[in-house]
Amino acid sequence: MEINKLERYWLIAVGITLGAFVAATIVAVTVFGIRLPAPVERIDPQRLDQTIFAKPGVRKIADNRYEAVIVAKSWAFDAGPEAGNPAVLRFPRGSQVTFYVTSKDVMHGFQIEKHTLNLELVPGQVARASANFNRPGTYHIICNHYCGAGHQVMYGVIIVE
Ligand SMILES: [Cu+2]
Repeated sequence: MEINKLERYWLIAVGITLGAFVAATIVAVTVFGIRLPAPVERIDPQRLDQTIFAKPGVRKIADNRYEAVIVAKSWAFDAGPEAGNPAVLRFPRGSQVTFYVTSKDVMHGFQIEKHTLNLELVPGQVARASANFNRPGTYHIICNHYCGAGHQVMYGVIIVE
């Protein structure tokens, strides 16, 4: 079968592009350790008071290991009364933090600035992901999913000391 010269070039270009995408995915998984967050469990967003989200907050579970339970709602990240509003979470340098996050109302985003952690918060689903904070600094938690009139004021702060 004869393939037109231009058509062959396009096939090669598409093949190279696809190969680059596959290579980028493999590098992301193996070199940078990027994982797609999977839903941990399903819960009733109307009954968060009967789940771990009844008392949002940060708990120390071991040396340099923390658990942060956070409820996203229009338009704040609720990490408990100690964290305040907007929530400010403080961790010592070198901490590994496992986030458990869900949404109480509509879809929200949970992206940590300068990190690879980026969760989509769907009401009724628990999102879990861990992040290491090795460099001191201030990292904003950003809602990157348009969620209504107060979307632009929906944020939190992580301070690594
Ligand atoms: Cu939002």
